[in-house]
Amino acid sequence: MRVLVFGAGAMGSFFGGVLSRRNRVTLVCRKDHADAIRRSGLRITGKTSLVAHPDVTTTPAGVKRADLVVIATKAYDTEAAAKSLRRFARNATWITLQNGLDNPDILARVAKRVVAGVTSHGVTFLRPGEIRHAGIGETAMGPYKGIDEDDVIGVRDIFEEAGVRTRISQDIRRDLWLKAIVNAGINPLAALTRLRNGYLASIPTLAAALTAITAEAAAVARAEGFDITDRSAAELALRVARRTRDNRASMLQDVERGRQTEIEAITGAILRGAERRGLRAPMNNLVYGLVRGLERSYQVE
Ligand code: KPL
Repeated sequence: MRVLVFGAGAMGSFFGGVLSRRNRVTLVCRKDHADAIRRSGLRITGKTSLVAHPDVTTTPAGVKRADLVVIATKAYDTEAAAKSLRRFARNATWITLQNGLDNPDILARVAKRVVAGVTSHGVTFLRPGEIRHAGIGETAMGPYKGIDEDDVIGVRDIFEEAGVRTRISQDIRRDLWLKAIVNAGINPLAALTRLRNGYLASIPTLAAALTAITAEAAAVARAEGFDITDRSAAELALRVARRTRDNRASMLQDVERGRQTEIEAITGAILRGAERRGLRAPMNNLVYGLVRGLERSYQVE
């Protein structure tokens, strides 16, 4: 299999690294990361220990062929990613494992075959060329466009052979909502407190905030037609926080590096759903505003 991973930050490098055990993988990533990987390989430490040697490039322009394209950019870059990957729209299967609710639809406007996926592995970008697999999570995928069950089983097998436990989702849209709810709980609280995920479950006031945020988000999901109780949403978020206890959530990593966060694709999407359905979501509204403020704080002097 020729696998192209587009936007290889922490998560994309993790999947690209493990997939390169059995496949010919090309990572499209930032120059400093590409240079470091070319020099000494991609080092994965923590729950997975591996030095991988995928091909690396900063642009997909020179990549001749891809059978599977893994879109791993931040959610706010999905639109641009789809445009620059147009060349692979007919012949390759595209899969998204990104945070946020809208990525599969954005990709489906361009690609012929799309698999939608979710993952709750915790991965930290340590430095160019090095990432830490900080927490083992679940990965699930399901057909989204132009794909039947057998094709998805084929993609699942590629991930399984690379050592990533992966389940076929019976309802990928519901799983996307569940993951967005988990992210809406964990990511802003981690970014605002600068704590690793585990503390969000072990400090009672933060666990209570997590529970309240996920309950609001679950109410929106129910209004959109997905059977997700407040309790199952909170329990899942707490479970993911515990299982990835040593990870710094991706939104915290973004804030620490002074980068734009995925607040719009996660909490923003939930707030837009609440507005559509005439629901109030004050806790989500609050953390949305605070994370927006944090982003502003490193843009202004
Ligand atoms: O998806 C994640 C993220 O950090 O974006 C979780 C599952 C919360 C792991 O940290």
